[in-house]
Amino acid sequence: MTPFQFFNIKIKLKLWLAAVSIIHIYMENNDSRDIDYSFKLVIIGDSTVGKSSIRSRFTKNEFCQSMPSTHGFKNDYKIVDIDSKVVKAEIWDTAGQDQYRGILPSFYRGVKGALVVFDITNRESFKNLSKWIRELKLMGDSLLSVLLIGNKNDLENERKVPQEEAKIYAQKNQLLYMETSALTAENVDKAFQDVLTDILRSTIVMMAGGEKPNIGPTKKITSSEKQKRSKQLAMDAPRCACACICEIF
Ligand SMILES: Nc1nc2c(ncn2[C@@H]2O[C@H](COP(=O)(O)OP(=O)(O)OP(=O)(O)O)[C@@H](O)[C@H]2O)c(=O)[nH]1
Ligand SMILES: [Mg+2]
Repeated sequence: MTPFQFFNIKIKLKLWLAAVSIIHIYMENNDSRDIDYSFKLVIIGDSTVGKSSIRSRFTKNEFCQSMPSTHGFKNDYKIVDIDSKVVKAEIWDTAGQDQYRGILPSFYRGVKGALVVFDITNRESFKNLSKWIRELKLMGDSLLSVLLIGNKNDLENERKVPQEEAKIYAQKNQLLYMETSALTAENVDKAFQDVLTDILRSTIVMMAGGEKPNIGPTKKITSSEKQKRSKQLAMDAPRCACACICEIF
């Protein structure tokens, strides 16, 4: 084989691979099936715990070592099959930094489920969970499916939050607990699948006129509790100029 023929085959192979990737991306982004249900999910937690990484692992099966910090919020979606229904998961991922807290109303509007994330190698992010759960109760719908996530479990050697402690915290707050790694993809699909299944089943029960069962990752928040907490939120949520701009657009 001449060098010319060899390079020719290499170029053809590259072109073929590029074409296959383009078709794959096109098919993934153009799922034209009829959607039975569409649910909004939020991912919340401190900055750098891996919220955006979890989102992009789930929606695009990608991981970026140097993921830029989120400004305001980002949304994405993925269509999945659950209980023979076609479900569109709209995933909203916000910045963990305090300066963006002014976007809260639009971020939480119509939310049906949440992943509350901390980093198992960062104790501070675990300590701050109560702040995120409080915010979720204040701003979210009265019935939410919530899952507590300890992310970065590929970094076992650097663990600062024992699994048992996280499980006890979850139990106290009536949440299910799961550990994930956006890097290795461990449990990422399962986390979304569990929350979406809980939302779907509850929605079907409620549409049939039943009460939403307060089980699984479901968290029930009564309206009097919400009103009480709304007053508190009005007092402690700082608004900043850039956050307001995000809300306008
Ligand atoms: N080893 C490891 N690194 C991770 C994992 N998830 C995220 N990271 C890294 O942690 C850093 C922060 O991840 P992000 O996804 O940007 O975190 P975030 O919570 O969205 O941060 P903000 O947008 O600032 O709120 C990035 O460098 C990621 O590559 C994981 O599961 N394992
Ligand atoms: Mg982010």
